[in-house]
Amino acid sequence: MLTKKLQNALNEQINREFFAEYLYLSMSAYLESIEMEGFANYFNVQAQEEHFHAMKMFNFVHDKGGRVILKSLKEPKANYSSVVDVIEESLKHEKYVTKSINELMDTAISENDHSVKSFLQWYIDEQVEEEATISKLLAKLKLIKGEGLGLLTLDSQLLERTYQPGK
Ligand code: OFO
Repeated sequence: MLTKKLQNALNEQINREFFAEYLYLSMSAYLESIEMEGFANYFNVQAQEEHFHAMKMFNFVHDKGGRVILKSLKEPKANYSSVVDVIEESLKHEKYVTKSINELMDTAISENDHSVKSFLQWYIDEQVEEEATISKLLAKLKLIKGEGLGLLTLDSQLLERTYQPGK
């Protein structure tokens, strides 16, 4: 069984993962609107990953005999000033999620729940990868100054990204 405190904290995190899905879909929609199909695809795949993160936690809470309570999702930002702006915002969001996962791990430690600690380790590792991927993308974008032929080339490369189940 989960303690009430841990169950609430996991439910909050489920909401954050679903919000991340929603936010990345909103970024994808903006990118489609400025004809950046590859970047739009990148965030579409990212949204699918966030859906998986939310559902993995949703199922875990049930496996632990807990109760999932879904909360409302805030409205994601719809408009951005450029591709660079989107990538910067997504990196900022990933850093926020990393912080919240770390706090959730702190709660699992203070509640002395070893199964939750073990479960959360996957998310801790995943966040390292997500921050690294988006940071590299931002670095490349800055190299090409976020425009011109470099931007179009990067956009067509990102069109190849596909969702890998279990990520
Ligand atoms: Fe769920 O990993 Fe990004 O936010």
